[in-house]
Amino acid sequence: MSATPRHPIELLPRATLRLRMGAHDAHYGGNLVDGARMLALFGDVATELLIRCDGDEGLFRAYDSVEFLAPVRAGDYIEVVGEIVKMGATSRTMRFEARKVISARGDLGPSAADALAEPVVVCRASGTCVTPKAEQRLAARPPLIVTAAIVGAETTRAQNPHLPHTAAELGAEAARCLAAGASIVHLHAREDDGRPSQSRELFRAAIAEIRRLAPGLIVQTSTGGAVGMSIDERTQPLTLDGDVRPEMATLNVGSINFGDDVFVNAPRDVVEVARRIRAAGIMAELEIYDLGHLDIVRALLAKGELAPPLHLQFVLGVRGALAASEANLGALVAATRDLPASTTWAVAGVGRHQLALAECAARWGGHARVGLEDNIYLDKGVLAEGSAPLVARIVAAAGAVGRKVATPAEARVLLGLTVEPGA
Ligand code: KMH
Ligand code: ZN
Repeated sequence: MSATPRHPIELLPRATLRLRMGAHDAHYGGNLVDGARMLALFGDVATELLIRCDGDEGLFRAYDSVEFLAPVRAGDYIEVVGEIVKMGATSRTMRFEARKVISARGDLGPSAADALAEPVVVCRASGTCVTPKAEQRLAARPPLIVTAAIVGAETTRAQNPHLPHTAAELGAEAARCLAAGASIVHLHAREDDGRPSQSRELFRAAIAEIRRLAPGLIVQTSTGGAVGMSIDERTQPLTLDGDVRPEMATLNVGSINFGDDVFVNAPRDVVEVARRIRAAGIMAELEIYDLGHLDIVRALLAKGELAPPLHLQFVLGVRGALAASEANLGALVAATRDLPASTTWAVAGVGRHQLALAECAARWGGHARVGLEDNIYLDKGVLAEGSAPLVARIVAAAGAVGRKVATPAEARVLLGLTVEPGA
């Protein structure tokens, strides 16, 4: 594992080129540009991806598919995007798309052109590049930290009968998730009848069971609780000490509409919760539900209410906040550019996009949260039999894109968590 992680933005294996096809690019009648020109652009995008990934230009080995879908003419503007979709020890499988964004309109006049409302895909391809081991100069992507959000405050047993409630059930489910590859459990508590509670005693009992049945697993307690709870109620788990002290706790940095409710995190309360987390010697995980929440993080950093290393959790798909899409995740990661280089990020997709976004994080060098708190299905219409099968699914998907999964000990190093309780 690398001791000096790369800045999160550098882990995004995507690249974009945009350029105008000139008269010199026209090769055939009617000012038509030849298809080989698109392949040359894909080659340049592939080279940028390899430089970002490995610090080396690498070599293009083979295309496995190329489709020419629409004509390109001199005067057109072409945007080319590429992404690494799979990583082997030396091979990097890539997907490319060339889109026309401006179309020359020679039919209307020699200099007429249209900016297209919708880009037209002109060429699509996928292929494999290689960077020999000896030329790979950059640190390998870090192992994937999988957080299991095993219960939450909103999911009910009526929705999924496998939801754990009691300390014994939470401990057993945490153990299954650890065995499946999780290194963090994100914890809420429930009364025996399933009502959400932030009771210190319920958390004490649950954490004691987790430490007994899933030794080493990082316990992250929620300070979000359920909508409508007071700050004092929400922060009770932070006062646990000794063998049941949590190592991490969430810090919700901003208010959002939350389904039909409002999840209130007033500025002065956010500062108060941040102070309580710090005073307890616990590491905060910053819950980011919207792009503007990163500005709140910047302000808290500037005021000294937060200090690096920061760990961000992008929670996407809450009805009322930022939707669960790859584009939104990309925008959030790109917006971390000015945060400290030690910053790490994870994504928690709410609802049916959970696994797709987790896979995206695996490809992009981030980390992922899965579990019944945010999503009750393993596949469309198939209930997950607890959170462990969801953990197993993302662990397998991560393996397919060349990401190992972090053990709890490795996760502690990656996050900058120094002391394991009881160690
Ligand atoms: N239950 C949500 C209102 C957290 O754990 O910090 C808040 C939540 C976030 O689950
Ligand atoms: Zn939660």
